[in-house]
Amino acid sequence: MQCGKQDGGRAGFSLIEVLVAVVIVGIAITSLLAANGAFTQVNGAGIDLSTAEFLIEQFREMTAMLPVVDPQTGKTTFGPESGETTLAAWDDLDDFDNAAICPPVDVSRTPLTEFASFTQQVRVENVSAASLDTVVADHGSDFVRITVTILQNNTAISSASWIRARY
Ligand SMILES: [Ca+2]
Ligand SMILES: [Ca+2]
Repeated sequence: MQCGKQDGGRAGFSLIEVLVAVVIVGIAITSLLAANGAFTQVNGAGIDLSTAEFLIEQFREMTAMLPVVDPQTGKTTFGPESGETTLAAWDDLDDFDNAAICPPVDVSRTPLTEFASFTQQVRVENVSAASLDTVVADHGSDFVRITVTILQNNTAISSASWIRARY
């Protein structure tokens, strides 16, 4: 007896059975490919976020030892002092206000050309000593809040803020 068939001994599969099997396998393969695509996308987003965290950390470390106000002129200028025309010359935190650094730089201010689609966008604001959430006038306190937003192709993907005190 072959395959339980009792209608004259016809063995094997009918065309309909084969077609149904082909369709089912096709659906299974399509689902697997779709799932794989989704995993790849999630992975890509994870890598971009890791890069953003890395770039925030590079900026934080690069500016960790900088004074809050300019070592020569103090509170005279908020922003880069005259003559401080390039990133390399910036020697206090407010020099970085409104900077959009692209390609982003590492802790030693070396451009990271492999991350050229990313930008380190910087905001430096003075905040009230009594309430660190309250923004005050430029140089209006001894505390600054630095906010770095990482853009990828002009879209913000991560941001971090921290407070520094003048000492
Ligand atoms: Ca300066
Ligand atoms: Ca300055």
